[in-house]
Amino acid sequence: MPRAKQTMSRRDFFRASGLVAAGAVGGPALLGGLAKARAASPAKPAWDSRFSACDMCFNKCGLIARVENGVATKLDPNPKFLKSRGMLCARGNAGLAQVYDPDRLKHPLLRKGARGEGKWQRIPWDEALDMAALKMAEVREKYTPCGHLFTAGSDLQSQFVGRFAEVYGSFNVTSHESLCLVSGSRAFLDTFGEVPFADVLNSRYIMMVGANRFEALVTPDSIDLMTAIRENGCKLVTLDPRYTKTAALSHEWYPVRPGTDMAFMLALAHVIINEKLYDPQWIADKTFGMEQLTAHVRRYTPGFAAEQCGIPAEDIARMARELAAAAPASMVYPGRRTSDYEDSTQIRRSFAIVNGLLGNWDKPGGLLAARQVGLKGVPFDAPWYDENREDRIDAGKVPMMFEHEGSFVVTRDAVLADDPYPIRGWFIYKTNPMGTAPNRRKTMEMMNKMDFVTVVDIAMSDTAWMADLVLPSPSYLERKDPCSGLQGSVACACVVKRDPVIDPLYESRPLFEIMKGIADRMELGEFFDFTIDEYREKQTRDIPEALAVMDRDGVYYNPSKVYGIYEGRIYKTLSKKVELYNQRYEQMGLDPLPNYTPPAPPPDNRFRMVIGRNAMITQSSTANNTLLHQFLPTNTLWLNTEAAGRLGIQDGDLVEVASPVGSQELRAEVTDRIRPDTVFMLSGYNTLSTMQHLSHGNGASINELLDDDFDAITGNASMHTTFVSVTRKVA
Ligand SMILES: Nc1nc2c(c(=O)[nH]1)N[C@H]1C(S)=C(S)[C@@H](COP(=O)(O)OP(=O)(O)OC[C@H]3O[C@@H](n4cnc5c(=O)[nH]c(N)nc54)[C@H](O)[C@@H]3O)O[C@H]1N2
Ligand SMILES: Nc1nc2c(c(=O)[nH]1)N[C@H]1C(S)=C(S)[C@@H](COP(=O)(O)OP(=O)(O)OC[C@H]3O[C@@H](n4cnc5c(=O)[nH]c(N)nc54)[C@H](O)[C@@H]3O)O[C@H]1N2
Ligand code: SF4
Ligand SMILES: [Mo]
Repeated sequence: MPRAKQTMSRRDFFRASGLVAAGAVGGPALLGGLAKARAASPAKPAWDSRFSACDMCFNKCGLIARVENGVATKLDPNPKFLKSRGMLCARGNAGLAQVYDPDRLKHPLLRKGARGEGKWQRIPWDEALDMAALKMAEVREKYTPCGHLFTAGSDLQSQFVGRFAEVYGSFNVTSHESLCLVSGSRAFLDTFGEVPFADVLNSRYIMMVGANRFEALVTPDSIDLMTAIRENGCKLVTLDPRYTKTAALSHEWYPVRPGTDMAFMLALAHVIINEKLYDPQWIADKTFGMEQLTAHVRRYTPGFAAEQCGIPAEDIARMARELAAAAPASMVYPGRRTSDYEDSTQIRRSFAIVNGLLGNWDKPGGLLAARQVGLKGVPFDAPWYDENREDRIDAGKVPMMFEHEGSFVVTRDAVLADDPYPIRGWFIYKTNPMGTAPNRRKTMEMMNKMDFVTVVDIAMSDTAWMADLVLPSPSYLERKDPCSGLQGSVACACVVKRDPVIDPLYESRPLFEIMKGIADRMELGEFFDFTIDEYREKQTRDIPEALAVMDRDGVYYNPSKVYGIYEGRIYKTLSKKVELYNQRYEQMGLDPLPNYTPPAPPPDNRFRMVIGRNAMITQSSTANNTLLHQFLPTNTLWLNTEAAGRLGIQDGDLVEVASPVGSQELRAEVTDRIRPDTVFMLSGYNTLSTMQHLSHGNGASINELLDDDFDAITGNASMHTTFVSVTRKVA
């Protein structure tokens, strides 16, 4: 069925996208407007073209919106936006179905019934802002400024949540990042002194481990990877317990035993060192700890790794030689999401160490340093509160969190235990922890612990569903955002901004105005006494031409050197070199070199559950998108054919999946595309919120099932540590 929909007629598009419905519910008179616009002048286009940047995921691909009579009718890629190589993916194209989703939040809503009961009262904005300010003041009065938590997802305006928290006086700010990539960032930062970009386009050999670039789209890597393997003769090897699209397009795929990648990496290092396949000059001049690493990897032979990860020893040795032969234009791809295991930082350190041995830093086809685009921060002096806590609530609970992100799961446990102090207020912007943090019930308990929760979203997400006050946001096509610098390999470090393409729908208000409104009411107005235009001017004070260039092209590039920027420069590590052996870890009592611990095998009749992406959805936020929903109407449990046979389960059977923290029902998808000991399902389904009618009661919530272990070094959630049972339900 999904196939047939891929060639959608324009008429189907409108029907599917809910645009028709948008007209019907009192939104813009879309169809009439379209007809009039077209009848007006057949000769010249009856539409305006306006630049924006996609917001259907964090990549922010440059786009050109077609606007007819005040209605956005089509989104096209901006060919000048090099970072996405002039591409807009399926989700980017389906953005209109989000903007004109009839289920969108339309006005401020105040909870009436019990939390999560779904009873709401529409209130005017003034009342909503008065209430938010009053409740925040009450929490601060009773529990000190740190008694309030602020959480913001990925967005150009999220910085205003951080700014507000700071002037309000709370250190407790979390983001989606500790559910995503902080352990990987930590590992590369602690090896190279900064988090690299991968020069996929020019690479000759890419080892893709625990990443899925042809479905989990990251620009420009996803597009460049295709060019690299199809046109540039690059070899791609993938290790993934699932046969993903990336696996399908790889030269070699290994269904690695989950949690054993470190053994594989240390064996690669073993072969490279043993056979002296590295550049001795690079090792001597630029790296620290080769001696210790040499001793360390002696025991990690390919034979040892083969027993652990299930990849034949001779293949491991061959791949090490191939990687080294292609060096420095070869890499272990750093990956992105690293919310996997309790030793995720150390696992990714082993990735970074192999890259260190390949000597690929700052070289074509290797790992590149971030380039400055010239955008500046907008500093301010926050007030000081004597009556306050000393630190974040999660401080000291893991040794190396990122100061500005903290750890969501560690914070949540601390809030539940009032350890070391109570938090009773929560402000949440554009992130949906009820749908994306593991162990949904715990997030619900955390909500229940709060005196007052305010959520700013575009939709009635499950997080909004559990809130006290819900404030509607304009979509990315309706708002004016600050500038943002985007990095990415090879000639694409750039700056983007967003200007409204259409007028704000309904009563939505941008976060900036909400923060300003609350700040005014709390006598903090001076910290928000500027306009977005003034803010942009400050951001671009070193590149004054940027704003005009963005008006002309939709994007601004500040050309700078791509390779060799570390020539004559020192690395930002303790030894000022690439740290194969990490000195700071040693000082802190952490393993300075990654020590492999075999993952626990699934207990009898249980499976390891892993998470992952699909090109048609973005985490929890596209599950109500009518266009995308046609490709993936529901989620299924990927279950290996042999395992299913053992359990008497057939393709399409309803099954119950139970974990230590929850249980869900959904249909089984019996397949050879996953290992027999592993199961998988997509996220974003079975919302509690009835105001997302496509996802409510549809499929299963994986976040209800996932246990909430975390990485021991950063507090990044580890989402591949849950074992589940699968039982056939009699339908
Ligand atoms: N279409 C789309 N694109 C996206 C996103 C999206 O939601 N949709 N999200 C964006 C975001 S926020 C991120 S962080 C990135 C994520 O990008 P990636 O990190 O590349 O993608 P994931 O699908 O999360 O995951 C990794 C893969 O690891 C596999 N895996 C599980 N356990 C193991 C293991 O032990 N070893 C190995 N080798 N593999 C394992 C999973 O099966 C999965 O295929 O994608 C970004 N791009
Ligand atoms: N099971 C499972 N859990 C995961 C992942 C997974 O793959 N599977 N991935 C993890 C990763 S890598 C990440 S990055 C996190 C991401 O987790 P989140 O940050 O929660 O990301 P989304 O699920 O995209 O949710 C974004 C929220 O923003 C809202 N939104 C969208 N557009 C707008 C807007 O313009 N304005 C406002 N105010 N709100 C808007 C959406 O309605 C949605 O509620 O999830 C993590 N958790
Ligand atoms: S990758 Fe797709 S969804 Fe993400 S910003 Fe680009 S076009 Fe939008
Ligand atoms: Mo992510």
